[in-house]
Amino acid sequence: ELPVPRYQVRSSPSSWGDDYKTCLGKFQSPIDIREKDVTTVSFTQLEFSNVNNSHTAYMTNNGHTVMIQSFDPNAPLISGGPINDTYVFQQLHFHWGQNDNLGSEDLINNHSFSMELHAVFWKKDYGSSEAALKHDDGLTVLGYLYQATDKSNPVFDSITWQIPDITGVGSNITINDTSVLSKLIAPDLASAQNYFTYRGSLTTPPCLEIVQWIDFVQPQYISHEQLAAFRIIQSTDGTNLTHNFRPVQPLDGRIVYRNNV
Ligand code: GRE
Ligand code: ZN
Repeated sequence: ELPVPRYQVRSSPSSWGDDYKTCLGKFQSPIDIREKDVTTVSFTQLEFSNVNNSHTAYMTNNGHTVMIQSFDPNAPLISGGPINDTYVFQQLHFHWGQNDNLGSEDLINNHSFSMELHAVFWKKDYGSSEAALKHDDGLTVLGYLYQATDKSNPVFDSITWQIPDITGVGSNITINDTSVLSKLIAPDLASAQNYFTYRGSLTTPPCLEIVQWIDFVQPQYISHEQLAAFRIIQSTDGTNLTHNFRPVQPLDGRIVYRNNV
């Protein structure tokens, strides 16, 4: 299990550094990606495998986000692009805001999107997700930005109607759509090679600086109503989890790359 984030007043992102010195480090996420400052590079093809198999997926309220997991031995895998090895899917989760004008963690040209999906993968050579946390190339996270619109996204049909069943912290359900993982992790292969990539961290304590971020340029969409469903879950302090994004962190000289497509 990865460490869990905290958003209560007593532990807002600005005080995470009191307990977790790594949160004050120089390779923190999220960041503002300024397109005029990115360096274009030709990476090899980013490859997905086991994505289109059917996967039984479970959805949990862990008190900090809505998390979707699969315990399938044939978990989705990624390789290629900016990563040299094979990484194994562990979980995906969402970050959102108090209203539709904010909620994403990474920004593009200082623009916030309404939601961000993080699909977390650990390096297979390290044997387990726990062991991978001890290595600076332990994780790769795919980031998808979502813009709120009037149109509902069918991908969320199997998700949002069941969020009322997981409002309590620790509750979980089985998702009644075995292709939900593939639809969320690889929504559109046509634009899967169009991404920004940079070295960063978990966006929650302990903010470990072990992540190769791959942020897709093409935003996805979600309706206002679908997004509102996420804001009803309870957080660990008993209040509604209305927002759970970390503000942007200094780039501190890091280079953000864009794949040349
Ligand atoms: C998070 O808690 O938000 C998180 C992880 C792992 C990787 C990235 C990330 O748990 O943002
Ligand atoms: Zn996240």
